[in-house]
Amino acid sequence: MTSQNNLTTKKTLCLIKPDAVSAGKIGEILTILENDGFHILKMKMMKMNDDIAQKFYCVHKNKNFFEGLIEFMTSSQIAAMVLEREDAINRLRSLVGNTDSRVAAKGTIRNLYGTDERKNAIHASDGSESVKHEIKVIFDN
Ligand code: FUP
Repeated sequence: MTSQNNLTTKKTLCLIKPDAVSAGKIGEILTILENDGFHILKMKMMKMNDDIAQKFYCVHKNKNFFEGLIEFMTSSQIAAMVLEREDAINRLRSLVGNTDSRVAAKGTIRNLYGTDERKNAIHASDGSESVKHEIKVIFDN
């Protein structure tokens, strides 16, 4: 494995979404992540504007849920972070659970703190290309 691959395997991008921030769940979610061995490399509170949200979710721009997603993600503050851990991308995806919180496995973050397929508490990058794109959009501004 090259050092490039090794780096992308170890880092991922995570957002605690407006619903979970408004509900006061940042601390509980960070505890789950830290207890699982994730280190927080970068972290900030921010309110996404339309431009940032559309760039962040550009792969979904033709989906029927895009407008609702952008409206939700720009509705109030989020907590954004870069996390590090062995096998970070896959591990965070499994802690997060299914997109639809109503069917997310018991004990996953979306099961614990999400409501449905839009208000689902947390975002986790789905691959190394997404990690690069998402860190750039969120932290290079
Ligand atoms: P995930 O990787 O689980 O976050 O899910 P997707 O990449 O498929 O979708 C990204 C985001 O779009 C979801 F987190 C929430 C939103 N979404 C909806 O609002 N409605 C849907 O039917 C599907 C996704």
